[in-house]
Amino acid sequence: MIRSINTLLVPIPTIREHKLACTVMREQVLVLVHIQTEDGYEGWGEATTIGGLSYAEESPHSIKTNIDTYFTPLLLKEQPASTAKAMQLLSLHINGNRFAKCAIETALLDIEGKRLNLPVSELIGGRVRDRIEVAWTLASGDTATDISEAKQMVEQKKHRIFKLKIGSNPILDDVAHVLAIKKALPDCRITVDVNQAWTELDAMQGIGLLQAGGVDLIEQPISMRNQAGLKRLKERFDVAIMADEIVHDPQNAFQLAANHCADVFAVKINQAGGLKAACLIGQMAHLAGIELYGGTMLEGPIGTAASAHVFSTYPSLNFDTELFGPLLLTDDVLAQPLDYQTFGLTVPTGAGLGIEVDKDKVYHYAEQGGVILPKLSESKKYPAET
Ligand code: MUC
Ligand code: MG
Repeated sequence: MIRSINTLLVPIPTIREHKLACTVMREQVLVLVHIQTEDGYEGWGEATTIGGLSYAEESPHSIKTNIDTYFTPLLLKEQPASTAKAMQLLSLHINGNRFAKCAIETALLDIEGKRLNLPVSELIGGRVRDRIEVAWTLASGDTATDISEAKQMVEQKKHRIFKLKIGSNPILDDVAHVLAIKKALPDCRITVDVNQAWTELDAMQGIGLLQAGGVDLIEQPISMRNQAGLKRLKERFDVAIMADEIVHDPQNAFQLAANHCADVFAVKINQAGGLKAACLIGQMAHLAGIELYGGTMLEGPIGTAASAHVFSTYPSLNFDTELFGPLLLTDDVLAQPLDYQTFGLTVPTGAGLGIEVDKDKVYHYAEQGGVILPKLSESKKYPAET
């Protein structure tokens, strides 16, 4: 039985400004969900957005409000007996709100894994890999800063795949920026994410130049509303075209896969509406011959661990992942940070998500964000901590 569901807004500053075509981030607001059961289990989930409402149609505040107002009363009243039943209940009664659904499912799977003494990856299909390679996103807004940041990452064996955020400058300036970085890092995989900023005509010019310069992957060059245009670009160019914002839920991923609108899908657990939905998208893409890339909504460590469990189950992950979210933050909310080493991340092996949340840290940042909530340990419904 579910005893309580608490949500917290936890803002953590980023290590530098992170510039995308749609926003500039100076902090990331983690929406943390903490669920406790009557028999003493607790689970954590997380949802994040990028720049409030600039990236998608949910914001940290809408996620928290909708969970508190609609999800929690429904789950407490109906007391679904399993995560699968809880998600079925939510899909019957709550439209949309995929990010909120993802946070709830993550916390429930964390509990289910702890109860069964199994990692979440084993509950959602079974892992086929224990380590995943992690790309880093260069988005300082300055070419020289990006090059020195990347060189440092390579030297420290942290990352050797780099994604560049472009789309906010004139096309030729952006192309010059990318090609300067490609030239400075000839042995690294260089990809670009336009975050929908180009028109289809812009894209024809930009992708042509980037392809000629040896760029390896072009992510969401045009509006997510222009599905036919994405397919035209995919067919026109040899360089791999990746669908990101346009990949929503399994239903829409099915249409995209059936129509072969992209060479690669970036899958994000929040965008998908949860972990099992993200697994389903991965399986569908694989069956349709579309390559997979493990995407991030710049989640903190809880959402990143959940994503790693999902991507560990993918039959193939040829374009690797970008699960670097926790490394972009100035602080962690785990007792033991995730294990990033030699260009990759080890998928946690413990029960549930396989992580331990540092509640003091969570409350420290939640309070700095002006959120007044009872401390979990003081909450009336919280069982005495041992
Ligand atoms: C996106 O569009 O891929 C991923 C990395 C990053 O810097 O932003 C995200 C969102
Ligand atoms: Mg993207």
